[in-house]
Amino acid sequence: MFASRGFAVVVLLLILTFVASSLKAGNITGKINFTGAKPALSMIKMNADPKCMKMHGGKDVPSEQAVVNSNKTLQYVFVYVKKGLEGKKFPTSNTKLSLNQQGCMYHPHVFGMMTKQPLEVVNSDQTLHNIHALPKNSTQFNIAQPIKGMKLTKTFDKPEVMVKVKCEVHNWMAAYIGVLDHPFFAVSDDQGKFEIKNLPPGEYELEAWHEKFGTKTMKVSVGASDTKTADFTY
Ligand SMILES: [Cu+2]
Repeated sequence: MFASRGFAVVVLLLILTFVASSLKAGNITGKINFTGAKPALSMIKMNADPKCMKMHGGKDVPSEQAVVNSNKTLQYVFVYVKKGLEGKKFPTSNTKLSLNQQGCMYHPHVFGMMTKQPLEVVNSDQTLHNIHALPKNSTQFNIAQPIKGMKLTKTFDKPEVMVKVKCEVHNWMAAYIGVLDHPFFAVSDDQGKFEIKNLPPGEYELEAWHEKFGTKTMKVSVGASDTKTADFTY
């Protein structure tokens, strides 16, 4: 009886602490500008697997390695808090993320997740895919999914920016995963925008990562209920 009452008090305190801390949180929004010459669009030829080609009506498929949006911004830039959260602990999200093999491409191409958060890898194609994840800090996996509808769930134990994933059957297939022990990350969209929400007040270093154009860092100071802008330029 006393034990359960004590437990209830602890839970209540935890909830109050959570509510209080979430009231004191800031957001960072930004845009990834691209000032260089727009690279020629590289096209993927899927000749190696006629089933993949057929899924695209026999046409070549635009690569997602360097996507410059029409408003001169970059898509698929992973932005995250690199420094400033040392010593803080954040609960792992239980939300299952999905990495879909569809049309012989990975969807999404770039994304973030937390350490130990479940990732479901799905084969939506009527062809063989063999996913090979290549983390340096966590355990690799290398698994064939020959049948449409096959699923498997994996996690990464340790933070790593970025974990590359490739397909051992289709050499054009690649995805990149930013694995972090906190939830403060985002990927720029088809307008080059990103948003990192509910950051505790503090001094941070952000890093932007792009698979072709490399990394950029920026210092940002976030106060309680601030919304700060952090635009990067490549
Ligand atoms: Cu494949």
